[in-house]
Amino acid sequence: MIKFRILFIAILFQFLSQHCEASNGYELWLGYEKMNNPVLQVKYQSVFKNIYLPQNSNDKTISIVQTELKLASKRIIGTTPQFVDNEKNAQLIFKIDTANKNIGQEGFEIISSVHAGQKNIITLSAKSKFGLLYGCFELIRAMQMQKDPSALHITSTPMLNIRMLNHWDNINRSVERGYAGISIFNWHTLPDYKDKRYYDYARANASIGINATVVTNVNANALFLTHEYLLKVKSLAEIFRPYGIKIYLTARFSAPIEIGGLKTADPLNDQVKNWWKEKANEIYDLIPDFGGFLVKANSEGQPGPQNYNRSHADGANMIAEAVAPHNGIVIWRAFVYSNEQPDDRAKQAYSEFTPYDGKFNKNVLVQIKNGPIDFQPREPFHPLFGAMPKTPVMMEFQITQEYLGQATHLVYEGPMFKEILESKINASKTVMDVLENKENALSGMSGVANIGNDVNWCGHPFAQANWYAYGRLAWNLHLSASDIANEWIQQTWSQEKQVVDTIQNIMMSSYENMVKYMTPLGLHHIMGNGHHYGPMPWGNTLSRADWNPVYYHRSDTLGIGFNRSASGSNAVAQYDPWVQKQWSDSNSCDEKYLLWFHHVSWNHKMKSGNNLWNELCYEYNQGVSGVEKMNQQWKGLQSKINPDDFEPINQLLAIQLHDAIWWRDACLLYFQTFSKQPFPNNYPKAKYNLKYYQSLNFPFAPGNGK
Ligand code: BDP
Repeated sequence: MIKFRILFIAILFQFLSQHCEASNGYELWLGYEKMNNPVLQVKYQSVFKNIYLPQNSNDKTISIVQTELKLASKRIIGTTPQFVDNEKNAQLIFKIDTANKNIGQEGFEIISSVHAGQKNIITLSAKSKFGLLYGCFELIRAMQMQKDPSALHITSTPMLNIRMLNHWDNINRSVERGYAGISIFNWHTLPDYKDKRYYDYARANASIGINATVVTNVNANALFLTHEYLLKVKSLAEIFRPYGIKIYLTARFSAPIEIGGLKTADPLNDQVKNWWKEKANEIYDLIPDFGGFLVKANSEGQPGPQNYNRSHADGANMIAEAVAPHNGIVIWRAFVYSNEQPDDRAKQAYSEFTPYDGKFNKNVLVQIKNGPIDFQPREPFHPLFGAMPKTPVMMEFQITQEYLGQATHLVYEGPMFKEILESKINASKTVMDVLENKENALSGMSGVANIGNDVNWCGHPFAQANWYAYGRLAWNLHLSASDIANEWIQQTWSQEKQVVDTIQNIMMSSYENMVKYMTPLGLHHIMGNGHHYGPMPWGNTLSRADWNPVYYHRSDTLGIGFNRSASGSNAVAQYDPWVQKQWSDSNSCDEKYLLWFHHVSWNHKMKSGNNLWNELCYEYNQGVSGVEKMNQQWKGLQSKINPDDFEPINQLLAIQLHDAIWWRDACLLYFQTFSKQPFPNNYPKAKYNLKYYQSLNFPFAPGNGK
């Protein structure tokens, strides 16, 4: 009997050791798994034997570097390094070198050299302590990516200065468009309770180079600017500072009225100007490195300068003047549209902002969403990129998957970010070039965070990859989506080739699959009203025309699509003529944007030879097949992944497949009422009729509350 037991335990042990260890996801990509390459392990052990750090025992950033090196060494290569006070005795040397011409202020250089006695020495130099911190994480990443320490030569400087997360978090901890629990920022227990999570959040951000965070919703609450709340913000700022992260707040334009007791918030009124100046002084007294304000004004009902017949420039400059003496900045959002204007919503930001190019103060950046509507599965790049050459502009991506299946669907956003960044705004420049803004110190990218207090931070275990990819790209716009996926997988899941390749494959196909089962061929904004989950192309009940799906797809018996060509809204004219040429003719337009720019007949001939209706059916079905494949690929990893990690994703992928079929069937049954054409031969038959899909209702869908 005992023998059997021992045998059983031995088999169980063997079985468990074949799986990666279970993780609840809290450690993100920083779990630092043991290295499984004995040769490299020995090499790294010798490098991590004696480490020299700049001698300033009180500096918090240097002590973070030290803690990180200890942890990585212990977990990855199983040794504990000595920290020595003479660089001559060290094999790993961190040093500040302000004269290093190869790097910028936040950059670092890692150089490996072989010294007498065949000793491998690694020198990591930076101009600032934050450069050392970023370099430290890069070195640890190199270990996990199994790079040979004797061949390391990495020179790296971030391409953008402001690499920012935007939290749409409210004072009551609800998160607008958040799908991973409630806000991590607990305003009730701040400033005194310093949750460990704040430190872990800062550490994760630093590991990917994020250096700025806006902790409050763009639909702003003026209470955050009261002294009581500023003390809470100060407490967070102190935690984030050693990690190189500056804190920003959203500014409610009407705050002078709401909390200042003034009768107006008119940006040209002296009392108002003075109120903002005093508020800025108060903030900087508490938080000397406060980053500045992010402002959503005159958009979706938010107050702004236009309430007083003033311009965006008047509003932005007034606040910019208040923070300028403290080196603060104002980030003014270009996401504006108003129902009163009968014109195409896609055109409004461009029309409102281009007249003010060159009229903003020097410390103002205009933040532009990636596309002209609103974080749709696929949009062409926003026409404002390149259209305001005298104004520093910033990219706004949405990491949280408001329109992308939320935290239920596995969608890796790397390819989407890259598609936009690499888009050409004219014959010679890309969106990336515009962002990089070499002539000006102000450049940046912001990502609407997908972070909440779920144990694994992001809801879907794969949504962490979107936070990771966003940060890595904000640092280096040239990284490829597949390389970033590869890094993330190796740090999060496994280093075993079959696992890495399969997961990478799933991730890399996921974006295109999602576009196909939701909004193929340039369709957009046809998701459920309000909560934006699931299909509702028939939606037509909201008070504003441009909140309703029918506004966007414009299906009728003649065809489908929004005519934004010269014969329609002519939104295409907002692009450079070089770009216009590619999109303005429905016969030559890139088909991924066809229905974005054109209303075409159901019989329109596509490049494949199909008519549009059949092509639409084909695309939707391809999206479904893609998700079927993702399911199969994941199931193929069952023996390699710990059941506790395997099963949740298995279940989520099953929901994703169900939803992809739902999207396909609901949309096509609805569009068929206009096309009046049969489904192609052998096409899968919908399980339910259109009425059924139209009856579905989701009053408690997440992320929609205030
Ligand atoms: C939309 C969201 C809304 C945000 C708005 C914004 O649905 O909740 O407030 O964007 O960016 O995507 O201001």
